[in-house]
Amino acid sequence: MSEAPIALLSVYDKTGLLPFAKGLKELGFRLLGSGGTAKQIREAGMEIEDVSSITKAPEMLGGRVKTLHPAVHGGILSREIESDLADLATNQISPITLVVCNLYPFVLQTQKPDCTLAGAIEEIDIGGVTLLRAAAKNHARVSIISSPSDYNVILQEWKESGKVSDETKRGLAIKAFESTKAYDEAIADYFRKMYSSTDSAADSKAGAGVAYQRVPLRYGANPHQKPAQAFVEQGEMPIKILSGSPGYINLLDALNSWALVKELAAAFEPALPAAASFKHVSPAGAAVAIPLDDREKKVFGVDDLKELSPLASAYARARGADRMSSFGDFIALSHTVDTPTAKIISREVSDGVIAPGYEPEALEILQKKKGGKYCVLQMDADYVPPEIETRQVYGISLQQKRNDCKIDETLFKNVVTTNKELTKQAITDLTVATLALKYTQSNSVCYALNGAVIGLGAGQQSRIHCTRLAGEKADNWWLRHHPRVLSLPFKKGTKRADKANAIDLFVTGNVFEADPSERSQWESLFDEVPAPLTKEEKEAHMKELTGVACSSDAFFPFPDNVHRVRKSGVQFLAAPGGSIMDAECIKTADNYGIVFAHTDLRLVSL
Ligand code: 93A
Repeated sequence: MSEAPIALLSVYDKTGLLPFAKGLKELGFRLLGSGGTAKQIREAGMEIEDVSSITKAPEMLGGRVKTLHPAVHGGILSREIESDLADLATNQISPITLVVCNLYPFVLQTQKPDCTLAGAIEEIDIGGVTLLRAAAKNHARVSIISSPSDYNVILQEWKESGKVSDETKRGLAIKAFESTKAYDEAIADYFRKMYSSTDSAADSKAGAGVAYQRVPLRYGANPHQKPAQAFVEQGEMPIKILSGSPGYINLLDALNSWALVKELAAAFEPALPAAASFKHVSPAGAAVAIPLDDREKKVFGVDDLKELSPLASAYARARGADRMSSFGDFIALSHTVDTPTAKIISREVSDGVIAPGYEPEALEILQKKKGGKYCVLQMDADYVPPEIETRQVYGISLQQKRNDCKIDETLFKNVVTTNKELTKQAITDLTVATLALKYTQSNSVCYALNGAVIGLGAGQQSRIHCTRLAGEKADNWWLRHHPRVLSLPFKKGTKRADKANAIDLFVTGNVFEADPSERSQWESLFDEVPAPLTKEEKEAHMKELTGVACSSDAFFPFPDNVHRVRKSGVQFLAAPGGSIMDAECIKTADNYGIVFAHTDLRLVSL
């Protein structure tokens, strides 16, 4: 066994190598190097042994095997324990103190325009990764230096204390593990792209029994953001593409809306079919299966359909929350899609649907939509996402535990107002509203009635703006139930989306203050031009909106929110406590006889 500490050097990037080797020599290290590394040091006039001098085996297979040998890895991995030391002695292996290694430039190679598959494969470093991992594993004894930027620190520490501190060794080990992780990610990414087609539907079906882990996406959030893909790092991709080709926003909506309906259905005993209509990563509507009365069928545009299954009722309600926002939605359904639900979807403008399964006739209807381009996704209902989620912003990885809190009736037990009468229906509505918030960009406030969202404010920086926005939506939703709206004399053949837009202009009154050209275009949709809804008509109708539930994703900072929700018929309120104005908010709720539950659960979602 050699007296001098041994440093093993094997680097592709030879930046700073010579001064570092010189420094190590001066500190009394015995140097060992792989082919090119040893050559460069030797040519600079320094003494260094080839790795083959300890392995007694030449580099082989054109360099594919250089350092992969027990003499190397025994020397790196041995601990200072009796049995390891005995093994070293028996096999005449010397312990290695310092490993200096950086890897073949796989990424650089694959970025070259003329890079071939064979060329990329040759740049997959095996021995170097093994050196890094072995030395990092044994960092209690060994220092693993994977970056030239650390050379000086190591020389300095050794000069001062004759060793590398434990703290430095730990930091070096993390760095080495991170570099092998990134390296393997790049390799997996390369092969994912290389070995899968660009046709996402074909991709998810292909694989000869091997589960595909990647869905190529048309582009990212915008058409100029290419390339784009979705993949899982572990296990199987839980989504199957049955038709169409999803984009980046489609998948964001699909995954978030699926999570919402899965949890929504399971929040009730027995489970209730649930539906969501998503746009840009927030729900436009969400609902559970509560049968529709005749007026609701008319308001939600399904009065001409003979049969409405529970799932169809849930989607009719979800879509009916805000028909304008739902234009071009991504739909999530908690249960196997049946024909009545597929029939509703088939005539709405929509981008895609995700569900755990499709009845054959329903699938046939959906696959015909948009000339076969409608995106139909099948979700593995048993899929459980990892507990920790990571995203990157501006190159920095942010990690957190997934928001896996359960939302059910137990959340609303702490009623803080004098009136404590939470009805069963109110609990259902608060559950729907609160679960919708869990998947809405914050700040968010949601009003719900009859098991459905009726007004949702998303992404506002101020809570009262959010409460107002959601309240205005709830008001408009209710005005769409006005008898004069239900009998608007639309010309025959007016499209569903045009009707939705025209009704919105009518109930908000915007069209009566609009530019004459917009107004005449609006008027052209009717057989007879409707007179505006008067202030009195609106007020009388709004008085009939009662029993509404409202939930907020964080506390109310001021009682203005409570005053506002009351104007939209809110009788039941849920929000976390914790504001210095809590007492004021409760007092305001008491003045109105509102039942207010403090949830102790903040649901900010970003
Ligand atoms: O082809 S390898 O995977 N086989 C090996 O056994 C091996 N050992 C070290 N590549 C291997 N290396 C890598 O060689 C190192 O990671 C380093 O990047 C490079 C240094 O080679 P050279 O010293 O010949 O310039």
